[in-house]
Amino acid sequence: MSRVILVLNGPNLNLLGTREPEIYGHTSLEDIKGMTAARAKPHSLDVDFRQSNKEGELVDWIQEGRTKSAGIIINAGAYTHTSVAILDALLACTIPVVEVHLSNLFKREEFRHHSYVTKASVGLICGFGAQGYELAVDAMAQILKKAKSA
Ligand code: CA2
Repeated sequence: MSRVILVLNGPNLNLLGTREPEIYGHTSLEDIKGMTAARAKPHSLDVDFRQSNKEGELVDWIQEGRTKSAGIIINAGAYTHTSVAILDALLACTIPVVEVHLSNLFKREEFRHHSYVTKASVGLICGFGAQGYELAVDAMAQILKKAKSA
């Protein structure tokens, strides 16, 4: 079985740490990549960390992850609230999906309160900034451990 967690990041998340620190914090996406890899290591998991501004590319990567990864952690950015294509790709996966967001969606504008991704996810972590990715790795490790022993 694969020990790789695919961590996908959607549009504009490449800008992290450069603007809007009051909402998204000061940590760059490159820093978050390092944090997730470090958190995965003691669980004997590896991280394949990617970012794209293109919906179709994210769909392609989810399809690739279906067969090559143990699980998917996804922050789909603004596509969270709009993309039936990403939802359909995630629903086609039999591997677990954990949704993560830096900001607390429910404290923000009404249009951010709905997530298509949630419908395909085991659970959602939001509002803890960059630390949310570490929490998502821990959650994924637990899910995979449970599935192995079941
Ligand atoms: O809180 C999150 O993680 C979001 O997924 C971030 C998305 C937003 O559309 C979602 O509603 C919630 C936006 C990412 C944009 O990130 C930027 C970072 C720095 C500067 C500008 C944008």
